[in-house]
Amino acid sequence: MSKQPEQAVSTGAAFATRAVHAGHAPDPQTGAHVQPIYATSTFSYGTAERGARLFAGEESGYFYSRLSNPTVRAFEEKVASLEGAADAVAFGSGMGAASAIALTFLKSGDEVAFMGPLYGGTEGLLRGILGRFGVTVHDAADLNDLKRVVNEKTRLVWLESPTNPTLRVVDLNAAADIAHAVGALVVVDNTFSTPYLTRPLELGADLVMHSATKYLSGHGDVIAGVVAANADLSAELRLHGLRHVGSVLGPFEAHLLLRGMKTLPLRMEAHCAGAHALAEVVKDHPAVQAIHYPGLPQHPGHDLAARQMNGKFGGLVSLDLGTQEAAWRFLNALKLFTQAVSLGDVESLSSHPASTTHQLLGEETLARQGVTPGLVRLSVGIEDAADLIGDVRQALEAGGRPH
Ligand code: 4LM
Repeated sequence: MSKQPEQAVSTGAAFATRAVHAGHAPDPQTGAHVQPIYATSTFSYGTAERGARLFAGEESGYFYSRLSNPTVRAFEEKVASLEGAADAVAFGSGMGAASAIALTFLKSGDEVAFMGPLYGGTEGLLRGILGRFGVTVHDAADLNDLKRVVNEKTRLVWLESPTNPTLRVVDLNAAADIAHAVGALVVVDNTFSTPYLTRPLELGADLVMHSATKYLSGHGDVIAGVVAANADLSAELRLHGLRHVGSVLGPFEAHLLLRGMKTLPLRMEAHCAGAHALAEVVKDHPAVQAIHYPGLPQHPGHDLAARQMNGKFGGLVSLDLGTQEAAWRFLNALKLFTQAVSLGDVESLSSHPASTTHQLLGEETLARQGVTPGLVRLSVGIEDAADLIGDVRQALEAGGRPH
């Protein structure tokens, strides 16, 4: 799909410059400074001959918004620029992106390996649906286990880092080497890190996906997904995963994403600083049995995260308060952290993964993956850190006392 207006920014520009400018330039016809919202399902191709050429892929241009739309295209180009990818394909949700990857690149007899936990919906797709189509799925405990389960039938190795919700840091470079040794493609769900912290393609990944609902949008007002990859994989994904499956992003959502992504570096700095400050303060609280934050030196993935996440550690902090009762009392006592699933919003959010986002995995899998009944996930927003720390402190005090 060709970009109509000339690019506003060179690939050599710094990340913050590309976050603002990549994907769109003033509209050549009107001079509109912001990428217009092209609210149109279809595009006139003028002549039958041109229509045939467009459908045959002999000429590039817009002809139907399920395949491409200028507002959506600007979002795709911005993501591709930030991930250092040749191209990107937008989807109607993160799960739309994940299922498009599965439907595009897997066939019966193939195998998939992943290092859990992954987001509960992704594990639901891999464990619950792919088996029905003759795909075998392996859940690897660590890199050694990954090496053990991959074989010549492994087509995809699916990774998240840090993991949702346990914030385990996965060595993407090492995992990619293991996958590539058997000819598998590496999918990295980069939702938690964002390209501001980690660019998985530079570490060997083949496909980088996002729930763009989260940090890319940043404002909790859109559901969206995207996959960045090289030109060939993107073209395959666009043809099969988008055109023939149809989880399409709308132009209004693309507009919100374009607006949100301009401030991605600023927001990520604030999320990381707030989460780090919170983790430092609450780590020694007597009600906290375990804390998962890669920024703390005692976190097993701290050194790796320092290398792999651009010296920052993300905006999520998970606390283990021992029991579901203590976790729920704590959540019910929070005032600033809204109790809601999702993450990466400028507003702080809190959740209990074992009974919400990850519930369908079942007790045995949750226990094995460390998604304990006492675990709470905090998505630290960009509010004043002292206010957030105060809120968590008072909820920890209240959480200690059943009422
Ligand atoms: C949540 N997460 O955790 P859509 N990949 C990751 C995710 O965290 C999510 C998705 C994909 C949560 C939603 C309720 C790492 C979602 C799926 O929700 O389909 O955009 O993304 O709270």
